[in-house]
Formats: sequence, C-alpha cells, structure tokens
Amino acid sequence: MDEMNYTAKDIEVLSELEGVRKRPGMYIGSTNLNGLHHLVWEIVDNAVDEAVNGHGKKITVTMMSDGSITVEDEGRGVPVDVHEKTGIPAIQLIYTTLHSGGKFNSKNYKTSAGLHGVGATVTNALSEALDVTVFRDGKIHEIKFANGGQLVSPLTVIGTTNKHGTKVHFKPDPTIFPNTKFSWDTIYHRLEEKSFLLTGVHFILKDQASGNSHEFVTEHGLREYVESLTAEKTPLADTIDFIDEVSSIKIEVAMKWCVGDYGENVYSYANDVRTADGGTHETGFKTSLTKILNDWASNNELLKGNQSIDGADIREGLTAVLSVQVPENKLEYEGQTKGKLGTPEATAAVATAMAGFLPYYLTEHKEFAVALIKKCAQAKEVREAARKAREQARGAKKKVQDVMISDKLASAQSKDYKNNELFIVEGDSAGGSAKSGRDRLHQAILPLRGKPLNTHNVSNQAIIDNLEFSTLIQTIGAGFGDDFHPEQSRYGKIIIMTDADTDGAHIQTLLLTFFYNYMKPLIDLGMVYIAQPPLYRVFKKSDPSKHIYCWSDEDLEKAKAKIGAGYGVNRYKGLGEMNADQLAMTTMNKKTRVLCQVKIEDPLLAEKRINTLMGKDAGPRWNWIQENVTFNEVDEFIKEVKK
Ligand code: 0R9
Repeated sequence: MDEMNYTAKDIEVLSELEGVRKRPGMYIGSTNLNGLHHLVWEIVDNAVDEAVNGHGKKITVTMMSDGSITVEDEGRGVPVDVHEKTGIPAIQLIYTTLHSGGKFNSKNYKTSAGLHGVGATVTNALSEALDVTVFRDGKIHEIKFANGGQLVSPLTVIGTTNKHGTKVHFKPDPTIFPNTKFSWDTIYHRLEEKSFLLTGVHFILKDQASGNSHEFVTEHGLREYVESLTAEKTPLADTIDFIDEVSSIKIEVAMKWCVGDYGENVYSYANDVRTADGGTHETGFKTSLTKILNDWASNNELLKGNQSIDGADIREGLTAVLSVQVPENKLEYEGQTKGKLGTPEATAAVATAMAGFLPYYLTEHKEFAVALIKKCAQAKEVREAARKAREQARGAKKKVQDVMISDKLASAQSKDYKNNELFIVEGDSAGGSAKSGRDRLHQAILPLRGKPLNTHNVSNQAIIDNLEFSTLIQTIGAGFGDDFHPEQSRYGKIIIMTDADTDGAHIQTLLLTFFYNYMKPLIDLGMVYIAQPPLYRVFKKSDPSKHIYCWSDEDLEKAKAKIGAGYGVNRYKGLGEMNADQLAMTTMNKKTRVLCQVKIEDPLLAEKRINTLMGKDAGPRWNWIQENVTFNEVDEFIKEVKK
C-alpha cells in the first residue's frame, strides 16, 4: 500500500499501534520482565474468558525454543467474518485497534471484562511478529502481523480441520523490551493461580527447549489454593470454605488458621483479577469476620468482661482467599490500576454471605471455635505486651542521639533523612573500610556481627530480644511490624552490603526476610537495595594504576583484552579485601556504584518462596532445592571459591 492510498481507518489503526509503542508503560505498566509477561496475560485472559463463557476447558501455553510463545484455546474461535461498517475482518480489527471489543457489541460478541481488543492489540503492537490461527467452521484461518502490528498476511483460509479454537503465536519486540526471555517460573505461577480461581479449566504449560510440561487443574478451587499456600504451616484446623451469591455478586471464600504463624495472609480477587490493594469486598470480609467472631465469643461467654478482640488479632495466622464475581454494570475500581475494587455493594454482599455461613460453622465445630477464640485472645495479649516493648525499643519518648543507639553505628551527619543512606555491612573489617571510605554527611554504616537471626515466623518478642535486629530497628527509628511508619525512617535508602559469596548471599536472604516480614513498606517504597561489589580488578602489571573493575566473568574477559599483555587479576572474595578507597569507588560512591533495588513483582510467589525457603520445615526447602538448583553450577561455584 503506498502512502497516497491510506484511508482514514488505516491512519487511525497506525496511530493507535504507534501510541502503544510510544508509551508501552501506559498499557503494560513497564517494559521490564513484568511488562513482558503482561503480553502473555493479555492473550491468556482472552482464552480464559472463552473458557469461562463455557467454550473449551483447555488452555495451552508453549514457550517456544526461539523465544516466542504460543497460547491456544479450544473455544469457538475468534470470529472471522467481515465487519459490516469497515469491510475489514473482525479479527484484524481486534488485533489492531484499541477497544475494538466494544465495537462488536451489536454482534453480541460478549466480553466479560470489556477489555477485549485492548489486550490483544497491545500484545500485537509490542511484538516483532504475531500470528493468529483460528479453527472454526471446519476451516483453518490465518492472519499475520509483524513489526508492531502491521498486517503482513491478510486473513486467509489455509486448510480444513475438525478442531475449533484459537491459537495466538507471538514474539516480543526486542527494541521495546530490554529482556525478551520469558520465565517458566513466572508463567507457571500465573497459570497455577488461574487454575485455583477457575475450577475445572485445564492449563498446560510447555517449554519446547527443555521438554518440560505441567498441567494445572483444580476440583476444589480456592480450598486447594489455601491448602497450597499453607502447605508448609501447621494448621489449627481444617480449611473452611463456602460459595454464595448476594445481590448478583458471586462470593467464594476459603480460609485456614495456622499455629506458629504470626502473619496475616488475605488475598482477594475481583472477576479473577488479583486486587492487591483490597477494596470494598476485602473490607466486607474483614469487618464481618471480626464481628462474627466477637459476637460468637461473647454469646458463648468466652471473653472476659466487655472485652473484644481486634481484627488484626483475629487475622494473625490466617490465610484466606476471597474471590468475587461482580456483574459488568457494577464493576468499579479505585485508582488507575485494577488493584482495588470500588464496587460499593460488594462490602454488604460479602458481609451477608459471611454472616449466612460462619456463625453456623462455628456452632457446628465448637472445639475449633473455642481454640480459635483462645488463639485470638492470646494474640491480643502478646500484641499489647509487644506494643509496650516496641515503644521502648523505638525510643520514641526519649530523643536518642544516633551515636547512642549502638556503639557500632557510624552515623550520618546530615539530618536530611531522605538523602541519607544506611549501609548494613557484613563483618567488622569491611565495616572499617566502609566507615573510612563513606561520604560522612549522608552515609551511615552499621556492621553486623555474624549471621542474623532467621526472623520468619518468629514472635515480635523474639525480634525485640535479638540484639542485631533491635539495633537495626532503633537505627532506622521507624518502629517495626504493625507499628512501622516508613515516613519516620532516618534513611531514604537501606543498602545491604555483603561479600559476593554464599555466606554473603545467606546474610542478604536473612536481612531481606526481616525487611519483608517487619518493614515491608520499605520494600514497597523502593527503599531497600543490595550493593553490588565488583568480583575482579584487572590491572596492568607494569602500571597497576591502569585498572578495570569487573562485575561479571564477561566483564573480566573484556577487561583482560582491553588491558592487553601483562595483566594481573585481583579476585575479590570479600569486601574486606578492598581498601577504603576501592570500596568507596566501586560500591558506595553514588556516582560510580551499582545498586540493585529490591522489588516484589509477584506478591504471591514472594510469600510462597519465603515460606518454602525460610520456614521451619526443612522438607519443602529440600524439595525446592532438588527441583530448582542446578548442582553442577553450585559445584563449579564452590570449586572457584576454594581456588
Ligand atoms: C488463544 C487466545 N484466545 C483468544 O484470544 C480468543 C479470543 C476469543 C474470542 C471468541 C472465542 N474464542 C476466543 N479465543 C469469541 C467468539 C464468539 C463470540 N465472542 C468471543 C463467537 O464465535 O460468536 N473473542 C474475543 C473477542 C472476540 N472474540 C470478538 F468478539 F471481539 F471478536
């Protein structure tokens, strides 16, 4: 088509696709690995909609050896007829225009989230190639796009078939995504999550390169979800679950209390989309749970005097999944993303459903109900005692000077807290180099003595009693746990600086476990970092002032070539091997260092991993290591370290 023949419609299509390519963040959040996988979710969600509408029960995702991906469903097949007004096949519009789903309303092409077309078009716009194969009416139809959604092969019948369904195959555009490698783990967990929400739908994940494949299907959806989330915990009693419908909102709940678990794990969904920021349905769940348990306890004279139990004490050790299906005309979200449900009716609907089930369950399971109330009352006592102790630990009343907090801490001079940085450093010797090499105005150093405590599933009291962590809590000065106030932090960046070896990695994990469990807002606000000390220094033997620092083996080879004949290599096994200037230059100086920001991209995966890897039970950890760690690589690493 030459430029003169462009119709208004073509220009509109081009500008829409271009708009997506110019501002991908607006459509997929970012162009990092999260954004990359968003392309897959858009297509999988379309396949899911078809399955939920009762057409086809199997969805297959195949990671292809060439880095592309295929999603296939067994539904009716995307309509291939020509759109009356434009004369263009419907399928072409779906993949090239935003909001095209809505344009088919007149044809009754029902879409549950009202988002069809947006998703498929976004994936097409951000792919170097995308082709769709439709198996429908005994024929195989194919249409192909390339270079960000440009039509390269119009809709054609390429064969006959007795199958029905849709297959979408695409390869993300490397000019948009810095990393185009799909992650088995990420897709695995998303499909597993979907299978918990959509009982009876089979999800199959295949990796062409390794030949691995996995099928997910559940019979008891949310119940199985809660059981998987608590697999490594000790239950107080069996999982409780129910399904109800109130004011045309479908409500599903599964919950389980575990002992020795001090966390609160409530996960909510609206129309099968995770509502990470909660919303009206979650409020209905939490308030009704508190009311029902308090009423039941007081009716059965289980509470002293007029006492009541707080919601937080009831939810301590609780793992619950709440899923609501809200009809399209009532579906409202708060804010830009779909992270928070806004539908006002959802609060009362969930509360009514809870009230219609839970009191009867408690009465029928008295032994459990009594044990639960006891556990909640105990949590309340511990929480009150801990609150008092925390106030002491925080030194909120006394204006404590930094220097008095710990004799080990070298504090920053500035009171401009946002620009201050706290380096948590492994070992006294590295601490010494860091203290001499730092920018005294803005950088504080807190050396750690040995391995910190594993803080996963320990009580608040155990944290307070631990010298390392109580020092860290006092140093940051913003409290911890439920009483953590990130705005009070004395540091804008908390930087973990450990040796680049297995011990260093272990210390990082233990510190991150603490931040995750007791100061999570610091992670959510992007305030936690891991310093990246170099692994090598390559220098010219005849003139050691000519040198290059290297952060990887690839860097090392390049540096050797650059320095040329007569090079020497220092391998840094620990921070202590660097002098103060070298440590400052490579790892601490704001202008020259490399920092890795700690982020939680998939909250559910983070929760599961931390339970597996940091939990008390070694069995699941051992299994995970067996399944996921390539021991050859570890052996090689150990050999290298020993050299
Ligand atoms: C592999 C990924 N699958 C899909 O993207 C997919 C979309 C889709 C679909 C319909 C059926 N299967 C699908 N798979 C469909 C068909 C019909 C009505 N509604 C939906 C029908 O035959 O009448 N569609 C998604 C959007 C649309 N179809 C359209 F309506 F907008 F065209």
